[in-house]
Amino acid sequence: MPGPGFTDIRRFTTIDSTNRYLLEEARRGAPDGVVAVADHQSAGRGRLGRRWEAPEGTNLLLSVLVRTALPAEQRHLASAVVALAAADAVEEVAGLKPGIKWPNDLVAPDGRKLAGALAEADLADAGPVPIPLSVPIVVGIGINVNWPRDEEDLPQGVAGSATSLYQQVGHPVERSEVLSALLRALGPRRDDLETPAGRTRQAESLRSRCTTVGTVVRVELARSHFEGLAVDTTGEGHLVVDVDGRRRTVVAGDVIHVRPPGPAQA
Ligand code: BT5
Repeated sequence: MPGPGFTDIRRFTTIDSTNRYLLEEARRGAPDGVVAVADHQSAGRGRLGRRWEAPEGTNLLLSVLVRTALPAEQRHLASAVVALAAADAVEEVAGLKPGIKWPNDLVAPDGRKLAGALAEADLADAGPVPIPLSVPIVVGIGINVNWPRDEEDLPQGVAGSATSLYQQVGHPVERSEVLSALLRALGPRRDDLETPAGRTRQAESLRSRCTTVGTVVRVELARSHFEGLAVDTTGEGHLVVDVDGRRRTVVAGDVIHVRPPGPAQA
């Protein structure tokens, strides 16, 4: 079933988190395709309790509700299509070709982080059946449009690893243009989640944008870590890492960090 398009756009001057808001709306029965956009988040969420920073009115902060019957092992594709649509939008509006650092970061050609996506599935809402008919997934993305402007803007821990469209292209970029382009690009990508052929197409798209493949990575999981050469992404969007000649598939939801090898950092 194709999505309805993204016409129900709820705008907030300030909110704690657009992801939190849409998860709650999903619990109240909000339909597929609702979008929440905020000028400012007081408690923007990163993955695993981390924070997402953006001063008021600078960046694009949005979440999309996707109701889909994706098999559990393919749910990562729901966040992948949002990251891919964001990459399309950045390319269209700013003329910059970002890569995707697996699982969900948009990175500039210099490797610094331009955007991060966070998918949260409300499985409690999915009912008691083992393979739910339709699971609400909220995919949030924060795109650094006009912040940071320079390194002094960045809090400790983010300095050196984050960038913005402003920094990359050397002038301010209109957030509303990035939003419109993203939602336009997302329509067909989101519809692709509904068919096996479409999912294959999106997984291929992720593979071709993924700048992690071909690099040596340190994969940090909850209780272990290992290093190896990222060699591929799977049809489900997971990362395949060659560890001393043995291939390990890394599932997006299990990962704490994928980073270049070296000592663990905070
Ligand atoms: C992410 O987490 O990259 C997912 C970020 C998702 C944010 C969106 S905004 C709209 C929606 N509503 C929400 O509440 N969240 C979503 P993660 O991979 O865990 O990265 C978080 C880490 O990136 C932090 O611990 C910082 O080190 C760093 N960071 C924080 N803000 C950043 C920024 N603006 N740009 C680059 N890095 C940042």
